[in-house]
Amino acid sequence: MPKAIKSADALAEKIVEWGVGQKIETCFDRVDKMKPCPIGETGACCKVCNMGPCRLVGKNAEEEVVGICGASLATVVARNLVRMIAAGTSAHCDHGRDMAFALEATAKGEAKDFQIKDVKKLYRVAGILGVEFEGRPVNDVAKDVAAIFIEDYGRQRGEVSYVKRAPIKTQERWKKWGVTPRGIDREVVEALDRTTIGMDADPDSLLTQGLKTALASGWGGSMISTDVSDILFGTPGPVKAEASLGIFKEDEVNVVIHGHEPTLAETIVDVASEPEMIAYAQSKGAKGINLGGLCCTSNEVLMRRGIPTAGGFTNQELAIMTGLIEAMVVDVQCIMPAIVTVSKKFHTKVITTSEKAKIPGAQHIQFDEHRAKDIAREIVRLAIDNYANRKVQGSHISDKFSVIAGFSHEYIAYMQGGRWRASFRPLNDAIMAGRIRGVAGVVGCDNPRVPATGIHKYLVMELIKNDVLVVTTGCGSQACGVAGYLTPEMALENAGLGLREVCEAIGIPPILHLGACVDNTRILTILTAMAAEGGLSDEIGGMPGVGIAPEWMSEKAIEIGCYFAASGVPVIFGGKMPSPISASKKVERIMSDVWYERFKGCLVFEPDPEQILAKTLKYIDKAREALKLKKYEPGRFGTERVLMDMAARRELEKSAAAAKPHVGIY
Ligand code: MSK
Repeated sequence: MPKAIKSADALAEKIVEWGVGQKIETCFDRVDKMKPCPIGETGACCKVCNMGPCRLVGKNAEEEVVGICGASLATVVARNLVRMIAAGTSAHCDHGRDMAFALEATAKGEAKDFQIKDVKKLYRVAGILGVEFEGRPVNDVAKDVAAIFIEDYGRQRGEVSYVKRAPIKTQERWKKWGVTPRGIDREVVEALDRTTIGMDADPDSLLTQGLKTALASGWGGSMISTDVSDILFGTPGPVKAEASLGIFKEDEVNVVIHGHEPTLAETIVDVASEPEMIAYAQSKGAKGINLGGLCCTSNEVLMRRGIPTAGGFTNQELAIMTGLIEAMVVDVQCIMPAIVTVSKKFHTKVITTSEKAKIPGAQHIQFDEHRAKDIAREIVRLAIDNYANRKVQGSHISDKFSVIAGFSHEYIAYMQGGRWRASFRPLNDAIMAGRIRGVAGVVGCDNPRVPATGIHKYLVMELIKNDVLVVTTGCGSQACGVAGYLTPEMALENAGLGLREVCEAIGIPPILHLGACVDNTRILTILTAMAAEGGLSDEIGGMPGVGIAPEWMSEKAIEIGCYFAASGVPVIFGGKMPSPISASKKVERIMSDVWYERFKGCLVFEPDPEQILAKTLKYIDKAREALKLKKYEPGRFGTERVLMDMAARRELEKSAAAAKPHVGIY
C-alpha cells in the first residue's frame, strides 16, 4: 500500500504540509499529540457509576479482575460496545426522524418549498408498508407513510415496519435469536438501561440487545431516512460530477455544505441557481456561486444534483485552508468543532443550522423546513456578502477527478433489465458463473490515525483486481472519488477480466457509489433483491458478500457494522487498533464465532490491510463453496445467460411496453 505521511489524498496532503508551515493545526497534527487512553481504547474502562471509573486491567484480567460492583471485564467491554451502538443508532435514526417529519410537513402542505419528487418511490414504499395508494391523492398517501414511519419510533410492541422487507429466512433468524427490533426509540432506551450500573451483566445478552438496537437503525431509522430522501428529492441515478479539494473556484463565491441531512442542502442548491442570487453575486464582483460538499451531505447532493465533492471527514479543515470558502454550512454529525478555529485564520464563516449541533464561535441560523428557501437565501446572501473579505491566501490547486455517483438499488436493477424487467438476474448469474467473485461493501469513515483514505484506496483497488464488485458509501465513497476511482474507465484499467466484462456489458463502474453513510441500507436492499432473484442464498446470510469499514472512527460505523452482522454479512473493521473490544477474548468470540453461527454474519477487527483483503476473499470463497457455486478462477468462467447491454435493454423496453413493471418487496 502506498504510504502517505498524513493523507493518501494527494491534494489533502499538500494542504496539510502547507498548514504546518503556516502553523495552522489540523486533525492530522492533533492526532500525533493526542495519545489514546490505553485502557479506554480496548474497552476495559467502566465509567457508568461514580464508584469508579474502574480500570479492568492486569495479567489475567479476563478471569481475575472485576469492577467495584463485581462486573467482569467481558461485561464492561460488552456494555461499552452496546453504548456505542446505541449512540450510533441515535444519530442515524434521529436523522431519519427529521426526514419523516419533513415528509409529513410536505404532505400536509406546511413545507411549501418541498414536494414529493419521486411519486413512484412513494408508491413502492406505500406498497411495502401496506398503505393503499391506487387512486388516492399523492399527499394523502405521503401522510399515511409518514405517520407509519413516525409511529415506528415510538412503537412499544410488535416490530419495526421494515422488518418485513428482509428475506423471510433472515426474519426467522432474528425471531429465533430475539433480535427483531420493536420500536426504534425503545431499543435505544433499553440498550442504555441494560448497560447502566446493576443491570444486565451477561455479555451475550448485552450484545444481543446491541444487535437489536443496530437493526432498529438498519431496517428502521436509517432505511426510513434513505427512502424519505428519495421520495422528497428523487431516487438517485448515475450523475457525472467532480471530486477533490480542487473543486473551489477562485473567481466565484464558494459555499460548502457539510454534515448529513439533505433538506437544507437541497434548498441551497435550488436558491444558488436563482437568477437574482447569481446577479447578486455578480454585483459583488464574483462570476457566480459555486457549491461544494463534504462528508455525507455532500453524498446526498452529489448523487441527486451532481454537486462536486471536496471529500470526506478528514478534508473539512483543509477545505477552509484553501482560503476560498465564503461559508461552510453545516447540519448534523461528523462536524469537527475545529473548523471554527481554522476559519478564524481566514474569512470563512461557519454557519451551524441545527439546534442539535451548535459550535461555539460559529454563526447559528436555525433551519426550519417550513421556511426552507427563505433560510437558504439568507445563508447564500451572507456568503456572497463575505466574498469581498477574501484576502488571506490559502493553499489551492485546482486538480480534480471525474466521478459517476448515485447508484440506488432501483437503478442497479434497471441497469440489468430495463424499466419493465428490472432485475438482479445478470448480477446473480455473473456471480454464479464466477465472472464476479463476490460483492464487498467498502464503507465508512476516513481516519487521520492511519494515512487517511489510504486503506480504502488499497482495498477497493485490490478487490476489483480480484473480480469483486465494490459498493461504497459515506466517506469511503469520497475517498474513492478524490482518488479518481469512481469512473467506468477504472474497470478497463484495473478490474479483473470477469468483473470488467460485466461492468462493460451492463455499463457500470466496478466501484459503485451508493450514497451517504445512512444509505448503507441500500446495500441491505440490494442483498435482499439478490436473495429474491434466486440462484444464490435465499437469505442475506450466506451470500458471497462482505462489509468492510477500513478506517472507521464514528460510533455510527459500529452500529452499521452490527446491523450488517445481524443481517448475515461478515464485517471487517480495520484502521486504528487496538479495537474497542480487544480487552475481552470472550466478547471477541461472541462477535465473531457465536454471531456467525446464529446469523451467518459477524464483526471482526483486523488492523493489517493485506489481512483484511485476504479475509474478505476467504469469506467470499467460503460462501461460494457453501452455495456450491463454480470455484472462482480468474479468467475462467462458467456458462451464464447473455449479459444485457444498453442496446438490448432499449429493445426490451420497446417490446415490453405493455408488460407490468417489476415491483418487488425490496
Ligand atoms: S460522514 S460517520 S465520517 S462515513 Fe457520514 Fe463519513 Fe463516517 Fe461521518
